[in-house]
Amino acid sequence: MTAIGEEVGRLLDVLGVDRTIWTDGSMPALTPLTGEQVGMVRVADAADADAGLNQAVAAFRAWRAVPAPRRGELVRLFGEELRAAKDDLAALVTIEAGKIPSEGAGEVQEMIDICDFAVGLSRQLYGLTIATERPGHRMMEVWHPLGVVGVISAFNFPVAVWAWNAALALVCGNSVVWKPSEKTPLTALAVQAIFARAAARFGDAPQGLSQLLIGGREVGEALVDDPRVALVSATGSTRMGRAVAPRLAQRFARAILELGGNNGVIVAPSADLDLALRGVAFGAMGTAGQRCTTTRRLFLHDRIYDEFVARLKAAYASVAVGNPLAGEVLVGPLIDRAAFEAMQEALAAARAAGGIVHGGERVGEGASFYVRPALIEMPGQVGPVLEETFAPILYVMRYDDLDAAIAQHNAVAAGLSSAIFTTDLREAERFLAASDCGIANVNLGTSGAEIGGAFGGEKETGGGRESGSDAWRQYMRRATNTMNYSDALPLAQGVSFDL
Ligand code: UN1
Repeated sequence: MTAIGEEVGRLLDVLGVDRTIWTDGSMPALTPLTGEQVGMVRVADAADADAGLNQAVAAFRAWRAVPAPRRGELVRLFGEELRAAKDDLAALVTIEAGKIPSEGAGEVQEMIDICDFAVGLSRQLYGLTIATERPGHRMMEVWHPLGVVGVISAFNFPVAVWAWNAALALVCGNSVVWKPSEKTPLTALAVQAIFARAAARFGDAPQGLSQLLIGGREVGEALVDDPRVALVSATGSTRMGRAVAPRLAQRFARAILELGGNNGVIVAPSADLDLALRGVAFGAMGTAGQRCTTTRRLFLHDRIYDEFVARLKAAYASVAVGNPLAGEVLVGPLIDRAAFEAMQEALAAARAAGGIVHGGERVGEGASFYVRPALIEMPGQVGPVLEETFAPILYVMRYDDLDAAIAQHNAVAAGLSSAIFTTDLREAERFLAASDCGIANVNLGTSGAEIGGAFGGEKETGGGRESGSDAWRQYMRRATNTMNYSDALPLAQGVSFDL
């Protein structure tokens, strides 16, 4: 056993994961830090999925009858357990997803934050009371639990995105079945163990309220196609969403889709360039460019282009890349070889399209894939700039007219996150009014959204919204109830039907 393998074992023991689940299986668990195998995880087969869904349906039937504030108590306890486990779970996120420690900790903090939000929400699942046109009547909306919620999550936020869904789904009275990325099964197992502790403290949570189905595509398809699953919340590529959406629509299931992003930043001539530099650097290089909110396109006004590119180049040349367990770094590894190859293809395509590439080289060798982030000066928005490559590549372009820059900004398929750096109020408001993304910011970057807002994007990003604001409504069904407390039966729209 290597040092990192031993550390994984120690963390999983501390977090309370049964060794047989992650040592005796058939699916290797890898760490991108070194590329080595750190576990052999059991996968769910069709019979496991079937039994799990039956249990999830039974759990839902029991859970829906529990008052929402009491359901919130379970999520409150889960938040407490997460606080206690924060350091260990964050360390496991670093090992399994390759995040630097502060981002690993941030990811677990995001879980804690959504738990807090959901606890408050458990007393605020409000419906409207609506004026009726009929005397002696009352009309109201009541929100009911939905059923079994399927969550399909991606490697890059291996635990937080599940928590966004699960914390809301649970206070709303649903059961949750989770298919994590095949690249990150260990953090998912750890989260289930943490949840089990909260459920034990809670006392009478139904069996199977929160379940894990580890496996590949077939497990995801089982959730997507099964009529027992009322809602599927899926995070991943636009390609995945294109496969999933019609299948859900076919059976009229609900979908929350969180797909690709191709996020742009505009830096205007009036911008505070120190701020812009930090915002762009974190947005583009943070998480090694593997967030769906990563900044991928940068539009620089002619007047600041040379200065800003020079400063960016210096930042790109000096940023520390490497194994986050081996020293202070800001950029960890890509998730795997396929990610590295996709990045190299994008760099070649950018060169072919006339781009000037700074950085992008591989650092080190072997089974892990570290790269220097790439800054590419592009003659225009062509070729790979139009696509999302899940790697630290920032395409830089010039503009002289803000409206033209905003038009370019919007001229891509995805519509997740966007930002402008400016101190000109008119420019800021023009941008906010025109950006076609689900997230639009002024004087901060595209990534690192907090949980209080609704998170998600338009166009090929899929249109879903998760976490804060009123995203909870998607995890419930609305009934319009009209109550007649008079002794007459007036018909709406003045219709008469006298027997
Ligand atoms: C994702 O990359 O899938 O806004 C989610 C952010 C994070 C979530 C990203 N809070 O960057």
